[in-house]
Parts: sequence; structure tokens; C-alpha cells
Amino acid sequence: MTQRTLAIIKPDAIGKGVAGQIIARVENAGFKILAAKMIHMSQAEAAGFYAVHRARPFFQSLCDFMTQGPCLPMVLEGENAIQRWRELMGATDPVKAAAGTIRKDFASSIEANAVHGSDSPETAGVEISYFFSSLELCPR
Ligand code: IDP
Ligand code: MG
Repeated sequence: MTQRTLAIIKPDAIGKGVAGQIIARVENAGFKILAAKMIHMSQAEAAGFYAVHRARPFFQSLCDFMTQGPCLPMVLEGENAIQRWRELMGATDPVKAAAGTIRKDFASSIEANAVHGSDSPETAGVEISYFFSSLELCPR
């Protein structure tokens, strides 16, 4: 089933200068990049995006991290895209991430972990429309 997912290259990865290497992995895995833009989120924008985590002890630190510099949200399309992108990312904690995954190779910590990926079709729909209007999704 062709799906869309919301990926973000997070501020730590942009700051390290590895966005290009991450995008190359996206392309090499066969995803279509339907939309992408560089943004610098405000606290309110980061808090809105991560609202599901607002009761977690790491929530404020996560919002500070996501607003420390620009990030690069992208809409990826492909067969089984939601699960395949999460497999390419690797586990949330880079210590636990499998060899060859993006987080294993580029994440610094469980918080500064280089990339985001939607975790279900429902979440993907909400997250894509958080960053992109329908006009910004290039028809293919
Ligand atoms: P995911 O990004 O792998 O889906 P989530 O549990 O949805 O992981 O957490 C969202 C983000 O919150 C993570 O990617 C990471 O940046 C941050 N995070 C998750 N767990 C922790 C933690 O225990 N300490 C600090 N930050 C965390
Ligand atoms: Mg998540």
C-alpha cells in the first residue's frame, strides 16, 4: 500500500551538517520526497507538534531541543512508507538502534536523535498537515 509519512531532519542533524547524507539515505531507500522545507520552530510550534508527549518529564527539554535551530520536515511517499521510514531511522535511543540505521550513525542521544517519523497512518495525516498544506504536496 502506498503511504505518506512525515519525516523531520532534526536540529542536531542540521547543525552537524549531515542533512545531505540523511536525504541520500531517503532517496537510496526509494522514497519519493513530495515536499520539504527548512523551518525554525517556535516553542509553541514545537509544543503543538509534540502535544502527545506534554505530560512526559522530557517534554520541555524536547521542545528546547527542537527549537535550538532549524529543522527540515519532509513528506515521504512509498510502499509501506510509515513502517519502512521508522526502520530506516532506527530505535529512539541510538544506543539501542540497529547497525546501519540513521539514528545509529547520526544521533547523539535519546533526545538529539537526528530524525522524526510518524508512527501510524492517523499520526502521519495529522503531522503532514501540521507542516504542509495540500498545495505544497507536489502531485506525482
Ligand atoms: P520516536 O521519535 O522514536 O517516535 P517518541 O517516544 O515518540 O520517539 O519520542 C519523541 C521524541 O522525544 C524522541 O524522538 C526524542 O527526541 C524525545 N525523547 C523520547 N524519549 C526521551 C527520553 O527518555 N529522554 C529525552 N528525550 C526523549
Ligand atoms: Mg514518536
